[in-house]
Amino acid sequence: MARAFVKAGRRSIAGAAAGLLTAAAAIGVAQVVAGLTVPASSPVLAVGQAAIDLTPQPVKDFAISTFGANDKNVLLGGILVVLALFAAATGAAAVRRLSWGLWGLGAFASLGLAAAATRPDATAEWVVPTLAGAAAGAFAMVRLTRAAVALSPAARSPAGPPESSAATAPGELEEPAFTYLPNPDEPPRRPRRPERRQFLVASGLAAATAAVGTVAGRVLAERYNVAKARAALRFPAPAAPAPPLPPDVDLRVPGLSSFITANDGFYRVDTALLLPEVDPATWRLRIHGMVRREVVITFGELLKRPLIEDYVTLTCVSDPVSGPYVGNAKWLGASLAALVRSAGPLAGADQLLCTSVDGFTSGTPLAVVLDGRTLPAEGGLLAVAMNGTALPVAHGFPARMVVPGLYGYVSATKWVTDIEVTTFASAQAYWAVRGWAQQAPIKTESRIDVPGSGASLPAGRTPVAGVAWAQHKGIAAVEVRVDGGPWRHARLAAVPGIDTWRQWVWDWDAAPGGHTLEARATDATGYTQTPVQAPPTPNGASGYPSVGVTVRR
Ligand SMILES: Nc1nc2c(c(=O)[nH]1)N[C@H]1C(S)=C(S)[C@@H](COP(=O)(O)O)O[C@H]1N2
Ligand SMILES: [Mo]
Repeated sequence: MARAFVKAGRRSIAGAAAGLLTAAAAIGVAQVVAGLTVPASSPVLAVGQAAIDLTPQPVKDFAISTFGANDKNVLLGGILVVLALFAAATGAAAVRRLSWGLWGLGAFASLGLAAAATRPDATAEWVVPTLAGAAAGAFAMVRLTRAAVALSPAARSPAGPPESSAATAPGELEEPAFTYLPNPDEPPRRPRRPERRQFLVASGLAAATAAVGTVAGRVLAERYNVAKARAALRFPAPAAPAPPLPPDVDLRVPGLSSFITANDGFYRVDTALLLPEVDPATWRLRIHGMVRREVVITFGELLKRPLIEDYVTLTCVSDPVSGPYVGNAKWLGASLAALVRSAGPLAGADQLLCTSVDGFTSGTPLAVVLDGRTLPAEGGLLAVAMNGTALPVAHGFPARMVVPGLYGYVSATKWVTDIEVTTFASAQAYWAVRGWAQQAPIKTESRIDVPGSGASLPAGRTPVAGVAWAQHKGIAAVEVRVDGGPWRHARLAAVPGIDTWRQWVWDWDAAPGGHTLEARATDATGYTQTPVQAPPTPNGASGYPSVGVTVRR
């Protein structure tokens, strides 16, 4: 009995190792094939992407608030951990009965296939990497399982028949059919232990396949890089250049967010595990649906339209009060209103359902886009450049939407290729389906950047500074209070228009002790931001930003 357990334990460990190596080799092969065909069709990415789309909102909120910009790496890490556990269990099962292991492998491959085949942008070839990986996995599993079984004490026993099944607990340790039975005529081979070598060689091959496959897959996937096409782009001078920046848009308070957010410091929020690499040479935008005539334009045609340049602050609906998901850039793009008008929207339409190349959708109120107002960028841009360079790939290269005054999820589709003119009643966009509001204008908000939360400051005069935003309206005032005392007016920086955030600063005579600073903004319509605290779901966070500090004597 005890021997049986030891044997079972050893065999399980060898089996689990074989299972892990099997999975690693299968994934390595799948990665290479994905690299050779469609990188996004890798089963690991497809499962991750499906998990992102299927994750319940509370889990997603938790992940974003806990892991922030790292949430995608945490997700991929989690998937790999689950995969490893499953693979180890499958391998341990396979040394008992190979068919159990193959069923496990099949179950796993099915998951990959289902995920890859149901991606919104999937084509038939998306199943190929998973199938290739599964085939490699089956081969590796047979070889490794045999080698693992040969390692077990029963099989290595040089004399006599293998332990009779009477020595094992009932049903516990069936000898697999392919166990290498020792040949009684062979001399004992104890010292060289060829079974161990066989296992190590098979393991080494599997590990090498995994490593080479993963690296080669990555290198191959980079062939799809649009870096060259991006660097080669030249943009015509804007027909409507951005207004000149007043010199005092930046108050130059150390620690205060600069008026313009640099591209590489700009927050990034999207559902893409693998950034879409869209070649401007093949990019097309189709405008269709409730229109008089469908319009399809190429990137070259887009650049021939009169381009508008303007400053617009983007805000994510999932930005908590005092959060980081807001940034301001100078955008260059074609008028969205003019593009939509060129298709002739029909009466009754009220939504632009905008789809990206990877299947994400946003739903923008048609009225906001067509309400031209007086400023050229007011109705939104089909943007091609950000802060003077082509859009970074992470920010939607080669074209994205930017609509002032609407949270990103209802307006700012990156890698956009399709605009359907439709109604809110008949079509729901990505986040609306997942419980967020269908319409979501950006709430008037402020943020305290300086001093930082938990800061320790010397007593005396010190700046309290931050940014405030009410895109499409403009910021008219910001007030600050200390420990719930009277509100004091902050000094506002200049702004080039109403669609950007605005810096503010208030000079505080800080007395020793612990203090709480709060701020509130009033927009140009006279509305003052509400003290009522609301979480980001379903239509944006609200409440005063608050910072606790300690003032030293
Ligand atoms: N294709 C695509 N576009 C997208 C998203 C996305 O997930 N996929 N997220 C939207 C959201 S929620 C926001 S807040 C903005 C963020 O734009 P940024 O990453 O350039 O800051 O992009 C929007 N556009
Ligand atoms: Mo967002």
